[in-house]
Amino acid sequence: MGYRVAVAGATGNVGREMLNILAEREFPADEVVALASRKSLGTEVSYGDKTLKTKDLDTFDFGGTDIALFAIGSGPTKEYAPKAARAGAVVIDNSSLYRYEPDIPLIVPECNPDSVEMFKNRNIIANPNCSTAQMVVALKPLHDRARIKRVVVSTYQSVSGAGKDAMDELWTQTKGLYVPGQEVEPAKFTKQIAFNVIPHIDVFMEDGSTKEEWKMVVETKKIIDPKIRVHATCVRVPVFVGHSESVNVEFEEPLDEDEAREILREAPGLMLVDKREPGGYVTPVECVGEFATYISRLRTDPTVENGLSFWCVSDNLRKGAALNAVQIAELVGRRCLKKG
Ligand code: 11C
Repeated sequence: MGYRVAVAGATGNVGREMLNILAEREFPADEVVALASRKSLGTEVSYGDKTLKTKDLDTFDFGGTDIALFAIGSGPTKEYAPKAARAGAVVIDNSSLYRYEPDIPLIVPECNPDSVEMFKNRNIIANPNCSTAQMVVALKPLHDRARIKRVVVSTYQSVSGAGKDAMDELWTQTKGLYVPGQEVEPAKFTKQIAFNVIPHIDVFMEDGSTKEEWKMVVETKKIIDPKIRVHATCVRVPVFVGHSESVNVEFEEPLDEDEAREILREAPGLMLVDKREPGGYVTPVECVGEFATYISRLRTDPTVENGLSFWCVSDNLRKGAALNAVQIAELVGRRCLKKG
């Protein structure tokens, strides 16, 4: 017997990818229910070669649901996730609502699978922010070998992280720049995103950092090791899908670039593409629809003791959100529910 799975937020960027990935990875589901808010009710979404009609999240009875994948943002999650968890579904939540609560596990299966058992506290598991997820997959195997002291990361984040309206804004604003009278003013973004970059994602914090930057600090500590110090600058770029990161790492112990290369080549979830020639690296358009996180431009940083730098690219809607959530579902199924 397989699982009964519900996907809440099935018409959004991440919800649609959750359905695609459940089908692509042949998740052992007997039934998959697509849930949406009342305004998207009846919208049809794809699940493999099937089409599902969305049902009303507000009235849905989660009784009998084994796993509920949530991609509806923190506000509605606060209302519906406890309801689903109380009804017995294991909630895997993509919002930031529960990530920082000490009794809720924040899981990247390649990094901290053993923490998943903690879901029993509240029947809820948190999925990390997309920019954190791809970075920690690369950091974890390096940390296991040489203990990371400090990370300095700059991100180049695609507009799909900000939702479908943000993608539309990039598209219409780019077209509008060529057509007099059809210019599109910034709405989802604070400034023009077409042919521009914006060093601001999420709200500002008191110390001058943004919440997106804060998330990378706090989530890396929770997932890998609280001793790791992280300094992040998060930037929005005019790319539709795929987040890129320039990552600089300082280790406690010596780790030469050849050994780091071997470690990353072997590590789960990663693909090393690093040819040191024109085009011998991965860019965001090449990672769209892929499961892997790609590492390129690995090199020694000679300005610090035990320093390395690399370039890291992944599909933010997949490893950064839907894929990681489905991997958590697979993990929880394998270890704790044992159906399918
Ligand atoms: C972005 N990283 O690219 C954000 C989207 O905390 O789950 C995901 C926000 C989050 O805008």
